[in-house]
Amino acid sequence: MFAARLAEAANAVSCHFDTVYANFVDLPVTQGMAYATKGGKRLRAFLVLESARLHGIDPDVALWPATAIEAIHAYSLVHDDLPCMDNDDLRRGQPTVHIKWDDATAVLVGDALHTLAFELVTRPECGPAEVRAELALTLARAAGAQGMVLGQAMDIAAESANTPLDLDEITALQAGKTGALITWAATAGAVLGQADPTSLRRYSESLGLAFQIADDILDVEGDAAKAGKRLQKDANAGKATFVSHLGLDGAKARASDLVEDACDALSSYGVEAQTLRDAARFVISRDS
Ligand code: GRG
Repeated sequence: MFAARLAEAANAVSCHFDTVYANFVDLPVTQGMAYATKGGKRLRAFLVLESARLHGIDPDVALWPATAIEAIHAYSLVHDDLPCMDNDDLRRGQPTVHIKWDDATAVLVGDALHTLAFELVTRPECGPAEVRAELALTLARAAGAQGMVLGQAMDIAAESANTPLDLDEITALQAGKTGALITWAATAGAVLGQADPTSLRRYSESLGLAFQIADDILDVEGDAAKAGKRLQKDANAGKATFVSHLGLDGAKARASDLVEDACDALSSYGVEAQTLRDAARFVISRDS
């Protein structure tokens, strides 16, 4: 069920990106946007669609915020891959945007995907004005200096200070860098349904952390061909990670505990939330 729903979400979002791009002028920046939003697991879109389903939201409505969060995520990857940030030449098994085009195009692709996301969540198709305003407000907080950008800035600061972070600091950094968008995605259904997001927030905070621990484990023992990106970057850079603090077995145990916490948080949704529970288990068993 989970694999089918994830594939369905991925397909729906890819088609929706095609529709959104249909009237764009053909330029390197718009080609780069389409390139950067191809592929990937679409986990964040899936979380929007599933949380929306739990709240009885029409999937055609939820597709707008689902596409928006993938646009923000893609922007963050394009900018993160730039030479001035993580300097990566491979993403999703393909040359990164600045390698395929150039740095200036990659900056613009990220900028345009960032703003596109806010266009998508404020479109009339997303529902009443107060819902659209809440989606935009929470997305701005999740993506910006209180969320993802904060996490990224903490990461860069730690690297230049050359002092390894302790476990609490890594947890805080990752809650911003990776967790904030995951939480936004998993609570979007409650926002769309104007319902209480508390359970979904609890679920997503554990899920986000488990996701990041799984990423650190993949960096150490994953297969670069399957992951579609360079691995062992953190270890080679001497960076503190969940694995460097907890060891491989400790990190795996912590990730499984978090997945159990995530599943428990969904108890009020009963069997309807089974696909989200399966998603949490997938997050720590993935190979890409
Ligand atoms: C540039 C402001 C700014 C932020 C960048 C997201 C991020 C912050 C950096 C990416 C670096 C990284 C590898 C983070 C680890 C977790 C992560 C976000 C992995 C990629 O997400 P997946 O696995 O990717 O969901 P796909 O390709 O499946 O969409």
